[in-house]
Amino acid sequence: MRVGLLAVPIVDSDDATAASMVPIGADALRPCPPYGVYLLAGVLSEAGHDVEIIDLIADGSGRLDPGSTVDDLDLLGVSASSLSWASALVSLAHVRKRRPDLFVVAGGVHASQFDQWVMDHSSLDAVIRGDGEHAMLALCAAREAGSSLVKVPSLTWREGHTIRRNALGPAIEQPDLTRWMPLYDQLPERAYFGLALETSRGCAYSCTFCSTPHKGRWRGGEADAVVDRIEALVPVLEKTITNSVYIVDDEFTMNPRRARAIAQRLTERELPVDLLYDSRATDLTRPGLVDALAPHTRSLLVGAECGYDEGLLRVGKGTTCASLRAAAEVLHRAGIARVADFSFILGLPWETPTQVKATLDFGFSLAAEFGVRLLFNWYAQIPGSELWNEARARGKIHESRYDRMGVQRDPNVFFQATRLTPDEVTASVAYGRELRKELPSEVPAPELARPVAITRPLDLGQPVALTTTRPFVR
Ligand code: B12
Ligand code: SF4
Repeated sequence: MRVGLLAVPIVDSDDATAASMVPIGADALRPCPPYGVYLLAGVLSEAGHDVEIIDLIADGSGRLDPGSTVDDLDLLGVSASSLSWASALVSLAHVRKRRPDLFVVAGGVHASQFDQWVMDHSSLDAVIRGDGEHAMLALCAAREAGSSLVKVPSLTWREGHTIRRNALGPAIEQPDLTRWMPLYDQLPERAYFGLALETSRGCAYSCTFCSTPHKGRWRGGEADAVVDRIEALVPVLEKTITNSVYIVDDEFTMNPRRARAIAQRLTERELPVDLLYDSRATDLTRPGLVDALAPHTRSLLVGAECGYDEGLLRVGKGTTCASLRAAAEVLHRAGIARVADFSFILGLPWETPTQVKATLDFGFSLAAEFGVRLLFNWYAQIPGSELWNEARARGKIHESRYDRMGVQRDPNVFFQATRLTPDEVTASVAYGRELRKELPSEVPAPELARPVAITRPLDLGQPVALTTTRPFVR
């Protein structure tokens, strides 16, 4: 059957008109393709389906209308995160104008968490919750055969006016992780900085701020099979801007022995590939890991989060200021501190200006001593995390907010999540900028700015484009 898979960018505009929407955040930069979509395309294509990838992130225009690409489809799958959910609803409205009859299923982190809500408030026919590989194959097979959807795992769907929730299918296991290749045949030329590749799924930790959907359960592809996959991507690299592969794992080095083995195989095979990956500080201090990875590292992100031990304990990552320091030192010794982004969060729900100051002081001390790059991000509450769930339980946020655009610029969303006042935020940034002046010139410039909810706040008096939170009526 002919299946379309749609990826949408997060867009925003100052006047909230559809005509002036532009991609924002990571979708403005386009570090790598939306892996879930390209992977599912590979899965379906291998099963004999004719797949059309409709990647609206790739052209960087902010366009949300898939146009005639949906005309000859038998089924459309839509993928979105919480922040791109409002865009997905706009795209869906465009699709419905051309194809009111088309079976549309949504998947990805947002629809998986709020399946009931999104079914009640959109014209979707179904949602697949969690891992999509087996469920999407089963859905396509059932639709092709014209059989009932009762047996499709993980499916939330409409039967007449009732919404049914089939039981969750089994999660993807280790061998599945290296079974299907993403379908990069349809990847547009030079649309992304690098390719995306998953080598493991999930995370053994469960940090309170983090919205990853696979907490407490980590599976990693076997090292040789992973390197075979990286090697298979080499001919496709010329389609990218930087010849690099973005490892989309939550934490690439979660199993340091496996990560070291992958790095050693890359060296043995002399593969012309640079990697970008996320890493936990404690893992980086394991013997030999950073030295093995250094020749293959284009950049890495260390989720440092806080600069004081009590905060790190509340975050729950199993790190301390001492382990963050040790990681920075190891990276410095291996000569890759300059490409190591130490990412800190400011304004976590419990934080006062004193704790924000502690994080700034600590971060700048690491940069001064070891030359790591600093990224300071203001805490943004995003669905899926323990902190988001707590805030929702207290009535501070609700999934309906993600049906409308401008979440990041919304002062209500920002200031419901932090106890800092606008003046305290501004003073903290001013303090950090003073510290920045004292850094030696060879240290990469730290990223520290006021949040967009203060510098370019959403004007709540304006209508927000094209979405509705009214229940959908067929
Ligand atoms: C790599 C990555 C990125 C990359 C690539 C993004 C991408 N679109 O692939 C970049 C750096 C660009 C990125 C950007 C952002 N990201 Co990001 N990212 C990830 C990360 C680490 C891995 C995603 C991934 O590729 N996983 C592997 C694939 C196979 O899994 P998957 O995409 O979930 O797809 C599976 C299922 O969800 C399902 N599925 C997915 N789509 C569909 C569609 C259909 C029809 C079906 C049936 C099934 C289905 O099937 C797939 C196979 O099982 C996740 C963490 C995580 N583990 O999910 C965070 C994560 C998804 N990102 C997050 C965030 C917040 C962002 C940004 C907002 C950051 C920013 N400030 O700009 C942007 C948003 C971009 C966007 N358009 O949504 C949050 C999202 C939370 C939420 N509730 O939405 C996560 C969970 C991180 C976290 N720890 O909190 N991200
Ligand atoms: S922040 Fe990193 S270590 Fe913590 S739960 Fe998320 S992916 Fe795992």
